[in-house]
Amino acid sequence: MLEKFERYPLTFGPTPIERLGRLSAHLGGGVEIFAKRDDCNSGLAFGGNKVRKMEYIVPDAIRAGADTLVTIGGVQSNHTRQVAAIAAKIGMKCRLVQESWVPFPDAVYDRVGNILMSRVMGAEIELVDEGFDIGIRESWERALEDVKAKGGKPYAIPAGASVHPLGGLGYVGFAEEVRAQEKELGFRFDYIVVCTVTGSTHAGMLVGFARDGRQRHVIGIDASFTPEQTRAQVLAIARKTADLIELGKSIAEDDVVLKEDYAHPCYGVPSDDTNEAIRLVARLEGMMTDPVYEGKSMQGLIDLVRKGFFPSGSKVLYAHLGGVPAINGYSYLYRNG
Ligand code: 5PA
Repeated sequence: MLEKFERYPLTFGPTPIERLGRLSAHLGGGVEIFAKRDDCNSGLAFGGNKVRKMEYIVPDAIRAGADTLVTIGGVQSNHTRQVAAIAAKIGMKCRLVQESWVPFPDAVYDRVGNILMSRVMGAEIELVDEGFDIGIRESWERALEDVKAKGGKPYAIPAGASVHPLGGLGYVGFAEEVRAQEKELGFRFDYIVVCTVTGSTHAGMLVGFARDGRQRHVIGIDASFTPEQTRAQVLAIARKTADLIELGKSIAEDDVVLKEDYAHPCYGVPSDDTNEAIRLVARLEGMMTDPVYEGKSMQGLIDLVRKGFFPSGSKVLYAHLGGVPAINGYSYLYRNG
């Protein structure tokens, strides 16, 4: 489905699928859980889902003759860290707007983890005191103007690379990759669980799995706590991406399955249930998840298994999208494990 699009390789190749046997057994053994390890997809500053998306965006930035990648996120954004790494790798400058999306008081929040790495990789960082919003931000538009005013050639990458016209392609590729791996494994996954915030990861998967009719088996777990905006953004990106790749099928509103029960108390702040999920999977599988994204989708997965949402015998693929560096910003919370 992606042959006509240029791809700039930034990942190691197809990511491994790992069976989470001890977690599956702990949850009763009726459902078999696997993880697709997109958290281990690249050597670029710990990788993650944005690297997969950016493989289809970088050729456009190069074609445009840009010299500076400009993007936006929260203080502990994984996306901005991955864009900083990619800019370094392709020899461009990087300008990051980092807003106060998360009301979290840890003393080292703006010093460690993602933002630390972005600073070391040479990104120019502007901290802006604005709250969470997945839409287009004035601060980001100002940064683009500023780069231009200083004689640079900016390339605009919106939050999470999501509403970029090519932002959905990377996770169409994920679905293609899973299909090829299913052939080798000798079975098909019944459900795919994914964390959803700015929407292009979910949207890309939805389009990719629509090819074999599995779009409603992509279960998005909202971590934005603004689920209506996220749901609308997933649908819009999925429709644009379906047109772009000439899917030949239309995407219906009901194709976006988004579970809204796990994002509380707000974006970026884990609940007790999130922390229980993070500790459980860490202690059973040695697999780390973070308090902003993957801890919440893991919480959702565990709850859905416990509630019997997945029929007995189902094979469920948890998309691990990265994000662990942010846990350093929550050092006080986990001071006793
Ligand atoms: C992010 C996003 P989407 O934004 O494509 O819906 O992906 C959600 C997601 N898991 C899931 C991890 C580890 C993520 O980092 N991160 C954003 C960031 O700024 O880091 C875009 C919000």
